[in-house]
Amino acid sequence: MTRTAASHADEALVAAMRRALSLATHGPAVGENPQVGCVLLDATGTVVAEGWHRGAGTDHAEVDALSHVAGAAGLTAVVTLEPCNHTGRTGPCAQALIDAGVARVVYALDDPNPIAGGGADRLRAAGVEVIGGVLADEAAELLRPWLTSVRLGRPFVTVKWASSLDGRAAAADGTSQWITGTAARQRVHEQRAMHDAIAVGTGTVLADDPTLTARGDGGELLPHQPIPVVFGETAVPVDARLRQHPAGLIELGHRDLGAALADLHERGIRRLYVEGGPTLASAFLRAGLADEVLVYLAPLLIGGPRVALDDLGVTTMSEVHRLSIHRIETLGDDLLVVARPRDT
Ligand code: AOF
Ligand code: ZN
Repeated sequence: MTRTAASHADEALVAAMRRALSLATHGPAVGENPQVGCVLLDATGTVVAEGWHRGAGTDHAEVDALSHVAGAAGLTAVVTLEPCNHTGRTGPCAQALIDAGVARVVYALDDPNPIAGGGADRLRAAGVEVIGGVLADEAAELLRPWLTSVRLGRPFVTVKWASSLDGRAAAADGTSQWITGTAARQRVHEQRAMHDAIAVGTGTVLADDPTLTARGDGGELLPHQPIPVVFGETAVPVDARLRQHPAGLIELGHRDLGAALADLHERGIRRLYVEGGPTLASAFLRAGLADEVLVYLAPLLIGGPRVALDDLGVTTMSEVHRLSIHRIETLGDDLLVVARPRDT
């Protein structure tokens, strides 16, 4: 192939991978399995089939794409994750691609799951050309929560709070409704629906009696309801609204957050949204267990004692928690700041 023809071929593969990444997002962001997309290309680089994974127990993206063609002899499969090599809830995708006669597999990220990995080797051993690492950074960004949960054996933790510009989460009398406007509050509901569970401390349950449901614009329940997890020694009152939550309720007395997260991971929880209040948020941050920090900042000044976080174990500047700003968005009159720990 001439140099120009090769770079055209590369461009077609990158474009196909972008499409596969976009298809991946049609799948659920919650649950135990990653979001994966796949497109099948013919020899001219034309997309002949598309597929994506719809969650644990359903066809993987490659099998979904293959189900839309009569035969795949000579085709290229472009998939966002290395095809799996194991029989879990479904069969191995590497073998399905081999059996269908696929000539080439292009993927973005190696599968870090020790049970499922090794698909690239199996494909190569069967004579299939394999290219890995195409748009790997984009795929890693999409799968960041899942990759974190596989690597660390605990849920990916998002810590969220809303505060005034001067970092206050309530007025001196404890009132906090509403610091942010409707656009920011709507975003919080969307965020809830992208997590498996929502964590709050018993202090928040007793003070606010929250419902912790994920609701749409009109107050209707969104299709996915994350399960509420209450941290603390005090039992949730029998008449608390949380007891009516459609997804049930988990009460955790753990003082050790690491053990609590391992327990939640055991129950299949891969993404945890830590919503309140200052004590619980600070505990996760102090323990280095926050993978993403979402701060909703309202253009208010409140002053006084009700700060958004309490003790982070910082007594001097050399101990401060340094984050990097990943993204900033304007939501109505408010700002959403998305920050991440420096080392991840
Ligand atoms: C793929 N394509 O679309 C997905 C993959 O329990 P199972 O059988 O659904 O297997 C889940 C594991 O398979 C999951 O942890 C991950 O390693 C891989 N997911 N692999 O080839 C897909 N969703
Ligand atoms: Zn698979």
